[in-house]
Amino acid sequence: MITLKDLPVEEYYLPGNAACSGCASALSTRIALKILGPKTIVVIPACCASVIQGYYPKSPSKVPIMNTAFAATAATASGIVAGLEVKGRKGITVMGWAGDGGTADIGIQALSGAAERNEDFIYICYDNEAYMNTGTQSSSATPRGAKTTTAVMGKGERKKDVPEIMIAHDLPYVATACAAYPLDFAEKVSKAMKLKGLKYIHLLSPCPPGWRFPTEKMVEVGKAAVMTGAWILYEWEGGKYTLTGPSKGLIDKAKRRPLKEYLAMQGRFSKIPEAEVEALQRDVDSKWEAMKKKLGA
Ligand SMILES: Cc1ncc(C[n+]2csc(CCOP(=O)(O)OP(=O)(O)O)c2C)c(N)n1
Ligand code: SF4
Ligand SMILES: [Mg+2]
Repeated sequence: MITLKDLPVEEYYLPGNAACSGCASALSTRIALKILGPKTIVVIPACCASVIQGYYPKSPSKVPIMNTAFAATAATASGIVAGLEVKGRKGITVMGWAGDGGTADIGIQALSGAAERNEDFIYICYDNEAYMNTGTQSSSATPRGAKTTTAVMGKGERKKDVPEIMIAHDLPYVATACAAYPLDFAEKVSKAMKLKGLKYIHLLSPCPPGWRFPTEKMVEVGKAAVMTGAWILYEWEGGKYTLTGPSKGLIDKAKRRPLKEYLAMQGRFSKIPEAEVEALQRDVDSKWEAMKKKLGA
């Protein structure tokens, strides 16, 4: 198990970058690169992360980054892996780092193709649950009830379950994570790094301006997502699901905090009708019932 002391002191993603204060994506990139180290090539499509590291001629990244088109993360990563193989370059990890829009929506075709071919790279979707870089439009990963600039009364549709879609591709490794639990995330990145083939990690990334909460509350909001059961931390490997971190203790509904506590922390759920809060709570409960069956619990 990775502890704080195990995290390398060396930084590969420097401060003073263009991220908003309290940005979960920037913090998590820093953690992922600490684990992956200098022999890493990152692929980033159009998204907040491309802005954070892309202010030419400077960059916070000490490792090479290939900025690519919005839809093309998995295709570009596949090409880099093939190029490294042709050149006989070994021991280099390729990591795709894409937003939810670039993963659940426009990038899903390239990702599904790369998954079918079981390409040898790590794909991390940092999920801030909307198109933040362009002004908080809804994506298919935006949860039901959240207000965005394209759903001013709150989104009507449910969140697309991308980790389950990736599990259906029978990959070597699929996991969920949350930026508020960096060591749990680090553990998963470390595990993914040692496996061959396509490894997929779906990272919930609270976003202060997009979710409308104060910047210093990022970790608190992320923890509330997990402790209310709205976001389940798990791994899937060899057909088997395993809960990780605090989610291990939340199978029993009585142990989970009420969802309304999580919703109340965020302006995107403001003035949400009571009946809708109850419907969202039922969504969470049924997701846990489904998880119980998957766990055989
Ligand atoms: C083909 C194409 N359509 C639209 C855009 C404009 N665009 C750039 S970033 C972005 C939103 C990205 O959302 P997401 O992937 O969730 O990342 P986030 O900005 O939330 O970090 C959009 C729509 C683009 N660059 N290319
Ligand atoms: S809008 Fe959100 S995801 Fe984008 S840089 Fe700011 S905090 Fe990070
Ligand atoms: Mg997004």
